[in-house]
Amino acid sequence: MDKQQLMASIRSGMPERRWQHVQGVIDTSIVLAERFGADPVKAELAAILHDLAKFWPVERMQEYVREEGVDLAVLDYDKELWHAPAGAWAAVKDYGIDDPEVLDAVRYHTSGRAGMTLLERVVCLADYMEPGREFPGVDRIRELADSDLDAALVAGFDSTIRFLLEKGKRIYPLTVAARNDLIRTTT
Ligand code: DGI
Ligand code: FE
Ligand code: FE
Ligand code: FE
Repeated sequence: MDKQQLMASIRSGMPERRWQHVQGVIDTSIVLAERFGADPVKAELAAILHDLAKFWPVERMQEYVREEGVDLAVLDYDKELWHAPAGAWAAVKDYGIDDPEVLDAVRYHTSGRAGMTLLERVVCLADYMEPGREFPGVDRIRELADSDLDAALVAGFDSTIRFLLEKGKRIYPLTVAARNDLIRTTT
């Protein structure tokens, strides 16, 4: 399957509005990769794939998370988290993607984790700040991203954690670990 076929297949599995978000993440991932020295080809591929499972029925997401078996604990947290590991496994199983760096960038694009690779940070940040995103604090994230990848990503995780606290939701430990780790490495 070439890139155009992959994009057409993923596009067909989501509403048009979400595909516009994916296109924003693709463009922003390439810009950030070039700015911070990640591989833009891998960044683009991870961005194409990142939300492929976003509109799956929850049962299918759970099935893919279980089948891959990397981290079953995620199923104890918000179902919004599941499309990331489910998408990583679908990339392998349904699309034959075998680049572990690209797969991890998909797998951790929502939660983050301690020790995020440059590629993981680029895709995760692009997901927060692509041009179509609008939420309180997004302009500050974009400003920080001009010069400081990690500080921008911390601001992104902070906004997510704040949102989860306000909603009274559980916080997945990898997100806390990701934030703490990025602060430790920036100070
Ligand atoms: O798929 P997208 O909408 O593009 O964005 P995403 O993959 O970053 O998903 C973010 C959603 O996940 C957001 O609505 C918050 C929700 N979420 C729920 N629990 C957690 C969480 N996000 C993180 N990072 N950590 C959590 O514990
Ligand atoms: Fe996502
Ligand atoms: Fe995200
Ligand atoms: Fe996304």
